[in-house]
Amino acid sequence: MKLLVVFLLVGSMMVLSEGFPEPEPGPEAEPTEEREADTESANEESGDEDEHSVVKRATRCPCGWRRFGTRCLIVKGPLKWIDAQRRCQSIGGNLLSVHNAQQNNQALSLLGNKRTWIAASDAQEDGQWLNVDGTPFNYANWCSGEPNNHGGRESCAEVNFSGRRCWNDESCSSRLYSICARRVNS
Ligand SMILES: [Ca+2]
Ligand SMILES: [Ca+2]
Repeated sequence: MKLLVVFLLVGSMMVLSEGFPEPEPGPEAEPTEEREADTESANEESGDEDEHSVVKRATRCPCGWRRFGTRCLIVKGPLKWIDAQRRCQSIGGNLLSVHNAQQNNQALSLLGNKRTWIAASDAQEDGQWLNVDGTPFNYANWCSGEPNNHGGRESCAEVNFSGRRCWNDESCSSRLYSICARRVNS
């Protein structure tokens, strides 16, 4: 019996001296967060919105925003263009950049008859339009005769101008409604 006890003691000491077995992977190694598929019309839009869109951890927009594809849109009250952009940034977005007719129509569906700022500006150089969110300026729906840079000082783009609901370049200090956009769940 004593022999058995000694054997067990020696055996357990050997185990201890060999160190502990390799630890199991920590709980952080295996993210178990459920990733919902972004099924609803996520691929409607063309490839101009590829950056970051692979991260689709959920499919919801914040309260008050309307979802169109991978973007959430919200309309805000009248401000100068620069203040409108700052407000959009303060709520996690930018002024809406419009890249095709479908996106233009989506925006118009929210606007009623409100004249509304979007992301486009040629403030750096007249006639050289850029989107303030950094996306390419690759679509426009200018009204006939626009952009006319009226008075030599129109550097910001509005949608929903005139009864034809087309685009106009306007003085950036005019106080128009604005439409902000952000990524779904970004
Ligand atoms: Ca201009
Ligand atoms: Ca104009």
